[in-house]
Amino acid sequence: MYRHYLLPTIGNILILMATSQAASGAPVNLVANGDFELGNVAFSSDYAYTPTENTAEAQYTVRTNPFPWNRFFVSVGDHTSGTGNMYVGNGDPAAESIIWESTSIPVEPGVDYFFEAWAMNVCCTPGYTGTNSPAVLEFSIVGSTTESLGVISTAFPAGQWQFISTTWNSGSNTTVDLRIINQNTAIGGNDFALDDIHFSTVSSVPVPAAVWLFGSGLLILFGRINFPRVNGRARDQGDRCPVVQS
Ligand SMILES: [Ca+2]
Ligand SMILES: [Ca+2]
Repeated sequence: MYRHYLLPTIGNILILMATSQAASGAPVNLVANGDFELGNVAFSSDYAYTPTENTAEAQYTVRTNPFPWNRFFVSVGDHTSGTGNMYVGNGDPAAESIIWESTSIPVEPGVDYFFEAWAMNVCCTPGYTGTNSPAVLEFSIVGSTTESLGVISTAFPAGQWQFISTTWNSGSNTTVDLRIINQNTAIGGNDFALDDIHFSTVSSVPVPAAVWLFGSGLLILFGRINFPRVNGRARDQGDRCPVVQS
C-alpha cells in the first residue's frame, strides 16, 4: 500500500522508514477481512449483495473493479494491491442505512483505538451526464453507547483512494461493533468503494509516513477524523471542503 507515497524524493526516504517499522511491528487488525480479499464474508450490510450487476440503489458487491458492475462507474483497482477485492456500493436513498458492520470485536478498556479505512468516489465515467453527489460516510462505534466519530464526503475526481482515520477511546467497553453508514440519500452519484478497513491500537499508516504526509500538506486533521489524499493527482478545492465533525 505504500506505493501511494512514492512521489517526491524525500518521500521515498520516509517510505523506507515506514516499511521498516511495519516489518518490525505490523499493527494487528481486529477487523476480519477488512481488505475484502476473502470476498463477501465477515461483515454485514443493510445493502443488498448483488454480485453480477448493479441495477438499483442500496446494492453492493465485493469485486476487483467498480466497472463494469455499473457501466458508469470508473475502472480502477483495489487499494490493498491494485488487483484484489474491494467493497463497491451504490448509495441507499434511505437514511441511516448501514454500509458495512463488523460486530463483537474485543477491546481493552481505557485504550485508544484507530478506526480507519480507504474510500473512493466511483462515479462516474465521462459518459454519465446525471447529477453526481458524493457519498457522506459516517464512522461510528457501538459499545455501551453508540458514538459517531464524524462524517466525511468522498472527493472528486472519482477513482482516487482517500485515507480516513478516526480515533476512539474504549472507556469501560470490552466489546464493540464498528459501523460505516452513508448519510447521503441522493440517488445521482453517491457511489463509492471501501477497502482496507482497520481497527487497532496502532494506525495502519505508520508514523513516519503520516509525518511525511503532514509535511507535504496532504494530511488533514479535523479533530478525530482525518482525511488525506495520497496519490499523485492534483487536489482541487472540493477535496478539502466536505469534512464535518460530529
Ligand atoms: Ca482489498
Ligand atoms: Ca447512486
